[in-house]
Amino acid sequence: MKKLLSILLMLASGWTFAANKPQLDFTAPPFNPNAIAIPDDGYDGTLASMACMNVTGPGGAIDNMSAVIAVDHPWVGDLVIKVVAPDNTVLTLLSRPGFSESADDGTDCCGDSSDMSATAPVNFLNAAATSGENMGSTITGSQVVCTDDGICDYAPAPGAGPGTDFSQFFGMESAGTWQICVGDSASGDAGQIDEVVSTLNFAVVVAAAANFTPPPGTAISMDGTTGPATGSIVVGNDAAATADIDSVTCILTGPDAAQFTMITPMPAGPVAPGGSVNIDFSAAPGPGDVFNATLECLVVDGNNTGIYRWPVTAFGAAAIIPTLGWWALLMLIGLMVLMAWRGHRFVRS
Ligand SMILES: [Ca+2]
Ligand SMILES: [Ca+2]
Ligand SMILES: [Ca+2]
Repeated sequence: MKKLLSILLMLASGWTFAANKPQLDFTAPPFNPNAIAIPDDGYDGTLASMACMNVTGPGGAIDNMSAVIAVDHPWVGDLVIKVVAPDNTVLTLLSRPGFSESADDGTDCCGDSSDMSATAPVNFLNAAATSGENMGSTITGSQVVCTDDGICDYAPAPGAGPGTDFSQFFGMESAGTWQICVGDSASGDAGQIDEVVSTLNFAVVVAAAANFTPPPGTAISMDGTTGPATGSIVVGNDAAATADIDSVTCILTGPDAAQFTMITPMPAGPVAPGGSVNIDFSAAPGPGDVFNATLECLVVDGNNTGIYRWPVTAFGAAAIIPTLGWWALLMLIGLMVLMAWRGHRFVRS
């Protein structure tokens, strides 16, 4: 079809041709300040030959995923669309629909001649009824995918490109920089990708995630000046978590550990999402006592099982220790008592 169109155009205008497509970009997309140009006929199978934009993953294990792609292009059969994960694994969403490419290298031509418009973004999702390879197959070369055929959802169709479908990313950590890349495999029709509209949608699983008050490492001071000293931390589970913190097990270690008593029964937990558990402990320092220990908690959850520590100090009232002045006063009193006694003896004798 494209070949026929090319020949007709050549006969009509005398334009020069390479391969099977006219060299003139006669349907240049409208100017879009949010768009990046897709190098016309630049695609050679590499990511470097594509127009790529970044999408930041939200964090959490991927449970499901889809893509929204907004492209202005007058010949969808030129296009290759890929999603690149932070670990550089690639899913090919679309590979030159309507053209049976023998290799993922951008050679030969031509696929479906339908247009794409950034004002009619298409969605890629595993559950879509229509394969991406059939994009534009029911409309003419001057009609627009999604707008004119009403088909806006497509299943990934890697063709000769790498990948299978979005399930290849399920279970992968979503955090990091993802890329959406679009390549153009044939000369004569150029396009651009709208960076604002195009995006990846992530459904993520957030396992249990502990938070602490005060944060680990914060010194905990226990005032025992008027009675037993008590200390406390709070271990919480993030509200967005999808699993319980399994257990929290705390001990007091260090040279004065024997002076402290754990009040909260161990192990504590489980802690449901959005919930928390207080870890309470006590000591009974006497006047002048300063007890030092380390609170050490083993937290077991789906995200960050680990040991967390807080330095702890329990102090009692000030010690009753006579100062030099007190000693001098005591000696003076003693001397006076002695002199009085001797004076008494003198009077008696
Ligand atoms: Ca194809
Ligand atoms: Ca077209
Ligand atoms: Ca092209």
